[in-house]
Amino acid sequence: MSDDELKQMMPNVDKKFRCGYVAIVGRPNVGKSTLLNRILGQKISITANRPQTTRHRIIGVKTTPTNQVVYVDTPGMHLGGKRAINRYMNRAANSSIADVDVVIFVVDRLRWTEEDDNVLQKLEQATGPVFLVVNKIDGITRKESLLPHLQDISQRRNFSQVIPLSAQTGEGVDRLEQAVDELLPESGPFFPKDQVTDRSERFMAAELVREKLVRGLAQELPYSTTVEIEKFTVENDVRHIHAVIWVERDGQKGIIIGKQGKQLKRIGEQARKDMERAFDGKVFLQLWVKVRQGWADDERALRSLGYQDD
Ligand SMILES: Nc1nc2c(ncn2[C@@H]2O[C@H](COP(=O)(O)OP(=O)(O)OP(=O)(O)O)[C@@H](O)[C@H]2O)c(=O)[nH]1
Ligand SMILES: [Mg+2]
Repeated sequence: MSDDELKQMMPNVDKKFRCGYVAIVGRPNVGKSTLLNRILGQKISITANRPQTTRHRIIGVKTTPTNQVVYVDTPGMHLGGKRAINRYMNRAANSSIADVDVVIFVVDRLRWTEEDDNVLQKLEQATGPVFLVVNKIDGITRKESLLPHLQDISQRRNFSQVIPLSAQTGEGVDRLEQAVDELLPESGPFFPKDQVTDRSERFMAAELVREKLVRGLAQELPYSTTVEIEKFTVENDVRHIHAVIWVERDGQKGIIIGKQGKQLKRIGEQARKDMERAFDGKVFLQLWVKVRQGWADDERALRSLGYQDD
């Protein structure tokens, strides 16, 4: 029997398993975390219609019979923020660009900004291929209207792929995954096939509380908050979680708690429901609001609150 006949009988015979790292980068609020969740088919990374929602690097692992892709969601690279937390976030994003097999640079189809230019500049450090993903194409009725814009932005660098898609509806995401697959090196898997993230339930619990704060609080307040899990125990399949919401100033505490504690109660209920979905079990959640003066601009406070470079 010839090699070709053999291949036809066993199409996978010469396809070895492939595995690699893919960083998802871009300025804040372009839809990086939404894209990660869409690819994985579950909520790993929190999202909100606000810049600077993601603060940490978060890994999402997708394993199929033929490959494993380790996606790295990153904080939005931003300009202007001068505090220690801004430096931490930008560091986490910048350091994700080198030593990955593919970089996905996400932009918003509607707007190219100075912060996109800043990301482009950081991409000089990329050692592997860079894909340009133009997100949020849902809602365009005339797809041709996108073309001039795509042509314009794809000239800004030598991208190995330019892929318009919608992280929200999933349109075009298959094409992205296909293009990623083609660039993965042959390798055995880095993670067990049923592992989806490198983050603990403790971390996810804190993030889900923070998501409700980011979505629910007005103006600058979300940027003054962080969440620390003080207790996380499991008794008879029920998770008991105590979380502290840290704020920077006394006056912020009352605003978060709200009239007769209503706002804090609502935040707690929303977060608990999401946790029960994520952990697939019952959760008792208790929240406290405490003040730690200027924690967001204090390197030591940041480290003790979980903002550590890895
Ligand atoms: N219409 C539309 N909205 C989207 C799409 N993808 C994301 N969004 C919305 O854009 C907003 C920001 O999404 P995120 O995924 O949090 O953005 P991000 O890039 O991770 O933001 P940072 O973590 O702050 O850097 C949210 O309100 C999303 O629902 C999309 O394909 N279409
Ligand atoms: Mg994000």
